[in-house]
Amino acid sequence: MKRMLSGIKPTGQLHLGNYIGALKNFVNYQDEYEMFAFIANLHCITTAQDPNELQKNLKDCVALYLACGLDPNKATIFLQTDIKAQAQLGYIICCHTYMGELNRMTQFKDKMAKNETNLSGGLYTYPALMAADILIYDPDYVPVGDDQKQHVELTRDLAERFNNKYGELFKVPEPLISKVGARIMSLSDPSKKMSKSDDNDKGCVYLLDDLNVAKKKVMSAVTDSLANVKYDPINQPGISNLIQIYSSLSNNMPYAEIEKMFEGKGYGDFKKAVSEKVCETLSDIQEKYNNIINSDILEKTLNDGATKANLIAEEKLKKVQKALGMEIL
Ligand code: AQP
Repeated sequence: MKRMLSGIKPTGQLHLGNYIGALKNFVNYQDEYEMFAFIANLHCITTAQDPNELQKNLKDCVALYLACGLDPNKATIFLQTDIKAQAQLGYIICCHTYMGELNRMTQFKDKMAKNETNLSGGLYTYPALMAADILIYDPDYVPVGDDQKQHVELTRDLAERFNNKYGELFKVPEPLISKVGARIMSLSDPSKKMSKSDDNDKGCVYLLDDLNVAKKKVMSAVTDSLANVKYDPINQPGISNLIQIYSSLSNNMPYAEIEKMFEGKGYGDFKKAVSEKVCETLSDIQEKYNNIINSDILEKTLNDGATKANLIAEEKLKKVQKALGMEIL
């Protein structure tokens, strides 16, 4: 069975973009692949977090993994900080990552371009830690949204660099980007991706949003004046984003079929249909979440996941340290 690994950083409440671009795919893949899904609680402190909020977001994130359908009997679900070897390998990989490579990473570059102050060293070096998160488990595939492709490409370069210098240490993983929903955009500004850290939460449907709030967000999504339900991301980015969401929540219904269904109908009708799909999805997730959040399944899931992940990670770290001459034999 081929192995797959991915993670989400709980910098806020998980949203529809995380669900469509990542979680929904993890769930589909868990039958076909040996799935490793972690909660990136080291990556989330690269930007300032309120400790109480972070703790709530972490717990919600694990509960949402399960509520969205990840099955702890199939997937290995764990917390990044429970696997100390990941951070240790992260440091080793960071020492092999060029500053030029880190300078090119868009997340850091974007923040620099906006003249944001007090950017942390962690934010600058996190792509090296992300490479370690991945390479330590030798996955074949890394399913990510469009925005994370650059990081997987850096991970591949780093794996090859290590393999060339020290002998075969890492499998070179492939990014797996889904055709539908790889980049869900903000409902209030379809030029920006839907993001946890967006200041304007009208553009972001959170998985735990009250259904009336979620409906209102979809009904007020920014569209255009062309009055034509058509997938045309250049000229109709808002409507195209809603088509993407509708398609993804309807078993990837082809865009042409959606266009046909809503031919001659107004945007109000289309938005209502999208909001119904969104609310159906959220309602199902929230019902499961409510049953899980206060049960002991969260602790058991993380303990079991950490035990399994640690075995693999520690063995790999040892192999790397030995190859680099860092251990006294
Ligand atoms: N809008 C999106 N559309 C499709 N996929 C998305 N993902 C995130 N946003 C979208 C995918 O979700 C996975 C987990 O991402 P993450 O939370 O670890 O990091 P992120 O991409 O930085 O997410 P956010 O919401 O934008 O967080 P902040 O605001 O903190 O930076 C990844 O596979 C990602 O591609």
